[in-house]
Amino acid sequence: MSSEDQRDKLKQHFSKRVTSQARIVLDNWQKLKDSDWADMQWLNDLKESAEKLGKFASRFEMNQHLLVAKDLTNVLDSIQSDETQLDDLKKEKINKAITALSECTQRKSDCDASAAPRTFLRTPIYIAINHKENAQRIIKQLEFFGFRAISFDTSDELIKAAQHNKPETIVIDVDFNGDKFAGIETIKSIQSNHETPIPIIYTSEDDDGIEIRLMASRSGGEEFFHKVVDLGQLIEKIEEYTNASPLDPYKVLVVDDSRAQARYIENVLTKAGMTTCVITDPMQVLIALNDFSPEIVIMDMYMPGCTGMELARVIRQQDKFHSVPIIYLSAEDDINKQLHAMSLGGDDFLTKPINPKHLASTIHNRGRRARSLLALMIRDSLTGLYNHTHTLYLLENEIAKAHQNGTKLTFAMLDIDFFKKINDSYGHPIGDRVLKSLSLFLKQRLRKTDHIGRYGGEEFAIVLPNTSENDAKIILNEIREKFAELQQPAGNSEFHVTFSCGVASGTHENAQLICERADNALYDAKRAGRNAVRSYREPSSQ
Ligand code: GH3
Ligand code: MG
Repeated sequence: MSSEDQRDKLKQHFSKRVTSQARIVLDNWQKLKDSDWADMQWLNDLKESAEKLGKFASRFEMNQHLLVAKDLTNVLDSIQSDETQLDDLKKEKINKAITALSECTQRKSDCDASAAPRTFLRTPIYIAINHKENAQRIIKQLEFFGFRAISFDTSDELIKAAQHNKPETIVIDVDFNGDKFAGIETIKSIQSNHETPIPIIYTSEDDDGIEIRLMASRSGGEEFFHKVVDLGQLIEKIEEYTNASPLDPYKVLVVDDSRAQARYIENVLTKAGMTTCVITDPMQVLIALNDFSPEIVIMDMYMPGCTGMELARVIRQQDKFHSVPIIYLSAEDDINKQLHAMSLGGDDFLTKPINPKHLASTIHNRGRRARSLLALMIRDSLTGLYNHTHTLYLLENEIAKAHQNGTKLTFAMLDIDFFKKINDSYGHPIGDRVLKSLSLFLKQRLRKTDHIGRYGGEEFAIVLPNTSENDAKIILNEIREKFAELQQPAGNSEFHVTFSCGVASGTHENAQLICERADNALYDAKRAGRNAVRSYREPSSQ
């Protein structure tokens, strides 16, 4: 690697620090705004984070960020502790700087290992609970999982806020801020202002009868918790609602020797929100399959050099593409020929000229079905993480990629400390809840490009592409510390859980060797007293 390349790489590496600091600034600004510019603590935090951003940006020569940080620090410096000084003009200046910052910080790829959890500007969750201490407890717990929650004291404030900024969900007491049904009435009024209902989680001190439950359900109530809110369950539900929204786009490979036809299909599918890769030379299909990893393949039946059926056979000969749906596209309307084509490994047949709506919906249905079948094969049912076999497959894949591209790769193994005791003391269902909470925690805090698997009972494995051993240790240590702070609810009491972790990196080794090394490192961490992250090279402390 030339020294210039090396310098570029270093710069790229350090720029991550600047962008993650920028996200902290954006988050603090959001919190200040949520407090209606009234909470001086957030103002202070914003100021401190902007100063730090300035320092990093100047050190790593990121001029755009530096300019914004200077602007922000200047306005914030001019505001002393007296909050009346935060007039509209200053707010406008702050907002302007924030807009500029958010523009130069937008995530181009999701490769930023050191980024804060993906919370930035996520729509908030509103908490309307009479018992203020409980509301704060819920907020704190939600923040651990990367959600932004805001508590309200009165129905009027809640209604106003929901109109201004539609929340992801509302957690509300049925009798919030009034008599028996006051909370439900408030929700009815909020829902009437929105076209699509907000999912509501109701809480109640008593085990209310069918009448209240019906009212709650009719007003958009998805859940009804009575007595103590089980925080674990609550977070699981919220995660469900928030995940329910955008799906990752389906990835479709289009193989057609006619450029015009291929472009037409590409256009229709892109408009329908899918990601496409087009090849017009059928001989490139294997390369495209490996590079693009499509979830569906659409191919023309007759192409120069080979037919779609022959190509499908070659694709099917490889285990890893065995279940990718293949859809033929052709002017062929002879049913016998179509059936023959399908018997050779195709899944569906679309006849040209094809109606765009029909094309998009066929691909969509195929994609959904392929994903759910694949999930059964590769995911663990309790946590939704990848299972053991698939994690190893992903590790092998990433080793090959890292080797080819000259990038770093780290593999980590995590094991919950004294998990048996947790099961023995609180019961198996609570143990399961701990497993789910760790899996959720990892998903929230790692990058989309990392692969998280459940390796065995209470053991997890993570493949971190483009990550050095040292960076992985920093990230995992941060996760370890935060996870240990998390309160694990068990009925009326709470407990804390820690994990130990071993990391190993390398791109010349095979998957098995890296696993063994990470496992060795994990047992070093266990022997050294648990609640620690160790890397393979570190000598055992004993
Ligand atoms: P260490 O700190 O040394 O890792 O101790 P530990 O207690 O965590 O480890 P040990 O291997 O002694 O016990 C693991 C326990 O995990 C035993 C098993 O019953 C429990 N377990 C495994 N899979 C599950 C599961 O899916 N759900 C629950 N609740 N428990 C599980
Ligand atoms: Mg254990």
